[in-house]
Amino acid sequence: MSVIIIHLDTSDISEIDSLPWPDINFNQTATYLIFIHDDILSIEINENLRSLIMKHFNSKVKNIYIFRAATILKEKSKTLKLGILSLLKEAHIPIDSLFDISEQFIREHNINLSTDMRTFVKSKALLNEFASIMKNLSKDNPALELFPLSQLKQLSERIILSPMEENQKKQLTKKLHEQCFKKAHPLLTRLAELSIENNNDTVPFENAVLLWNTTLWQRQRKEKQQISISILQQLEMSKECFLRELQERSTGYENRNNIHCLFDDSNLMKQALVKIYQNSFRHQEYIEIINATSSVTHNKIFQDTFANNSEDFKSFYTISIIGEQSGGKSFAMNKIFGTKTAEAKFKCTTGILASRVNITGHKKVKDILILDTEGLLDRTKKNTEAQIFDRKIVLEIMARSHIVLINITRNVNKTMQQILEIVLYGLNKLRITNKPKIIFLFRDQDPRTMGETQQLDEVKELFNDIKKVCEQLNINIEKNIKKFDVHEFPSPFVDIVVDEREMSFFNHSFCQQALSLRKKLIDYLADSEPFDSFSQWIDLTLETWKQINYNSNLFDYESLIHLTIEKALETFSNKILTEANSKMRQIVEDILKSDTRNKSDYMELLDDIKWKLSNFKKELREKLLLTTLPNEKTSLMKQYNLQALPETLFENTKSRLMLSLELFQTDHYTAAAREFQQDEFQKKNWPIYRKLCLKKSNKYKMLSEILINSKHYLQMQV
Ligand SMILES: Nc1nc2c(ncn2[C@@H]2O[C@H](COP(=O)(O)OP(=O)(O)OP(=O)(O)O)[C@@H](O)[C@H]2O)c(=O)[nH]1
Ligand SMILES: [Mg+2]
Repeated sequence: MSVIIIHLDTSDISEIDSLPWPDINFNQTATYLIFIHDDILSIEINENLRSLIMKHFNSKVKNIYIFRAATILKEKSKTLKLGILSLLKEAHIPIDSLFDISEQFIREHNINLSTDMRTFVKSKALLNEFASIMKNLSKDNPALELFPLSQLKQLSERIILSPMEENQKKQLTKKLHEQCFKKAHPLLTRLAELSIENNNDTVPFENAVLLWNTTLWQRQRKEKQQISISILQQLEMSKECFLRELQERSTGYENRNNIHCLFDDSNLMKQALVKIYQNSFRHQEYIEIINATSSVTHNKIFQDTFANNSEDFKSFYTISIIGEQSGGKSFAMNKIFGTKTAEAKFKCTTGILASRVNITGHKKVKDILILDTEGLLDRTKKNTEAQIFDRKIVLEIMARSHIVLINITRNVNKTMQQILEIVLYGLNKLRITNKPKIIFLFRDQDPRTMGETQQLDEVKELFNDIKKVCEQLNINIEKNIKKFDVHEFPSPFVDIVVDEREMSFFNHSFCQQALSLRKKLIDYLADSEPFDSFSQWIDLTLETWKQINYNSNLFDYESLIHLTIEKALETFSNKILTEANSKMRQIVEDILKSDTRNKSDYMELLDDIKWKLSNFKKELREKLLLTTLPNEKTSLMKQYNLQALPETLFENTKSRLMLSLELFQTDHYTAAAREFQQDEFQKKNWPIYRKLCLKKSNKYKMLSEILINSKHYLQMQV
């Protein structure tokens, strides 16, 4: 049985009817869990929302469950947990795994974690797009004609589907592999051949891009129409696009009988790739080790290229650079180390690119691997998507480098602090013990103020703040950060007016700073332990990337302060609930112990218990809502020096408290009722037992009476 999880957020609730419900093909046998991500009380869900949602479901779908997402996913309360667990039991899912939903678990149990209602529906549209692209392959999308496998893979990774449709997607992909692409596009084949013959692949790649663009241009002229290739696709037609396609072709595919097959030219493509990777490292060119659009990695091809091979370089160090988009990261690394990654005014580097740099003239440091990364804070991506991506990339870099350079164009901002906090939390959770040195590169500094302590003070303050938050969560930042330092750069360009014409020159003082940083970095590396072999390093690096992608939930928090407050609120509510629980127990015990117990009718006593419990709950509820909770909120804001408290955290605590009080009341009442029933049972049976002892002749009759009564008792219990 499959479980399909649908997420609805606030905007969905207010316009629930306008969602594209008719577009969903409901899977009748699936269990649907609908998580409401919203500040809404359970009562409201039951009273309004449930019926609003249910009316859209096909009446044949039987298993639909609606929950408040935050309460369920973060709830520690046993009762709630048991509720959802028993539900999942019905769906044949091992229960203890729910709160630790891992990639493997999701796959094994067919859980579809569609991100929200719109994505869920959009995914179906994407599937149709996927199918139609395959039907009209290469007709109106030139990029698809040249890079069919990698383009389709990218598209298919964006599609999140229910298990049934997932199967359909798999079938489509297999069909595609079998029928359409036995042979690669001639240009790709020629490029592979040239790369094998050639010892420097820059030229063939440049020619390939040129040739392809010319073909497109000619075709456009011939057909006298706009080619539907977006500027983005043209820009993306870089060396990486070709290499991704070569990777897909060399890996092969799974056919409809689940047998692994190779393309006719898989071998050629693999040979070309091996040669290209080897050449790239020989000529300080980069290779893309992580393609940011996909969590799928190609370990095997790197192993084939480097393991047990003279090209596998031993004893090397890693320096990485991260920072905001278009902040001059690639530019700086190219100038400092002579790497050759592309620089541009617009968003340029994607994923993680590695270049091997040979250092001559140093006794110990001979090889450095430079990792250039895709810029952070991408404004073209959706907020949360960009946020998660930034944290993933930084975590990967922190886990695998000796030195991490953080490029700063203006000043160290709050966002960078939040990224570092969450990354430290992630490193801790994934038990990664790498300990890089961090150097902040301050760019475009005014030469008159350079060398003053202002920037260093700024960074010290940042780490003090991070340390404070981390300590609250028992995270020791010294475990993952060795030291930190700053290095300042003036602008690399000087504008000079010559004969009334403005000319731009390369700034000498920038070069001096670049050289001094290079020396500083190499000296620092000489004091560290190098990595043993590139093939081992790349294997572990790709493995870490997989781990990070499997554990994306680590990045659900915007910053650590959210996590700290969540913990503080949990301790606070636990205290209140423990007190409330013992008070309710007291109320029941007082009535049970009282003299009236044996004299009064137990129904009356039960009513009394019900009334007293309900009164207590009502008073506590009011007190919580009017004073205790608002006071706690103010005190937390004061303690953590916050302008506002994350509203959802607070609302979650509120509803958790209310729900638990409700459950306590029911539990205590039921326990009391059970005790009375036991009393009644004994009252009825005691005389029978007495009689039995006196009159042996009636023994059998009496025994059967006891049995009948016991049966009644058991029924009452049920
Ligand atoms: N003002 C100024 N511009 C610079 C500096 N360094 C590089 N640039 C220019 O800034 C632009 C972006 O440079 P890149 O090196 O591509 O920036 P990046 O950070 O690698 O960009 P992404 O890879 O897209 O994140 C280029 O046009 C560079 O010429 C600098 O120190 N100051
Ligand atoms: Mg760049």
